Amino acid sequence: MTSSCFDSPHKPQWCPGCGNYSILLALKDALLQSKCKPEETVIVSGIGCSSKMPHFVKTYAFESLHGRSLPVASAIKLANNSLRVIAVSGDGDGYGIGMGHLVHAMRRNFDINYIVTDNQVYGLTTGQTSPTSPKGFKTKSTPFGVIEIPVNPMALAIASGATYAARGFAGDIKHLSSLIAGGLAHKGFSLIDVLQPCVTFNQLGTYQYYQKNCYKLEGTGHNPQDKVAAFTRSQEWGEKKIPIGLFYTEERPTYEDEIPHIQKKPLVKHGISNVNISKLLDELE
Ligand SMILES: Cc1ncc(C[n+]2csc(CCOP(=O)(O)OP(=O)(O)O)c2C)c(N)n1
Ligand SMILES: [Mg+2]
Repeated sequence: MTSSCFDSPHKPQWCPGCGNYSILLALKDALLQSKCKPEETVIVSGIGCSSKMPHFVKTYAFESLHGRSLPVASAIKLANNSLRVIAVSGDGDGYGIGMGHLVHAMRRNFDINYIVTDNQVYGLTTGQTSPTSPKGFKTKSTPFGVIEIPVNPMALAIASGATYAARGFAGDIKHLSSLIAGGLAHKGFSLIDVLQPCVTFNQLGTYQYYQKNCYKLEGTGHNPQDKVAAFTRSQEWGEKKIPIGLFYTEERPTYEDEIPHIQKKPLVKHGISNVNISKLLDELE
């Protein structure tokens, strides 16, 4: 079997050179490595260039609203906890409009794998500032440069209770797919933030910039079970100082584990599908 068994009939139309192509390859490779079955997997997204991802993978799919991939993914997990649920968002989707959902999903520890394709910009809407745009970055919406400091996804994940926090780079597909596969093997919420060059709207976070400045945590002696060390690494950024790899992981019961009714079988198998809700719908009209 090869990762092409996850090919859908649709072909992406991202800009030539977009980091999303590598992220898509890494995701399919991780699905293959993790022996995921298309019929037992669902990929949910929000809105953005990156949120087109579910169209191109042969699994169940749900392209939701901007910033709402996680509420939909959480609901799917609660309705059928036998499914493997993956969510994909852009940095605007996940760390901007969807930020509140992210913090709560992390502290609840749903067994969801969340991939954020972090190009530091709103790509689909043609290049406005996003929550991860670096200070000083000139964009359409900040022609004199961004004046705030960016969101730090790894620090946020560690502080909010994510049980798997990793950062990958779209220019290193093998390493990225191993991080995604690690998230799939992990029981609990995994955030995989992916440094993703946007070749059209981001002239700072380029392939060359990340190639020059990223280093891998593996082989440095970093212990991903050490929360304080993970937080310290999350503060690093800059020349030759951008860590990629697994920052932090811990074992903790998932939100679903705490719900007695779904321990023996998923909610969808409880035989309540024939309940007539027309009266309730009438009341809501
Ligand atoms: C409620 C709502 N607000 C705003 C938009 C417009 N909008 C669509 S995508 C997007 C941002 C996309 O940026 P990001 O999430 O970083 O994804 P990218 O395109 O960079 O992959 C915005 C603001 C929308 N579709 N819905
Ligand atoms: Mg973006």
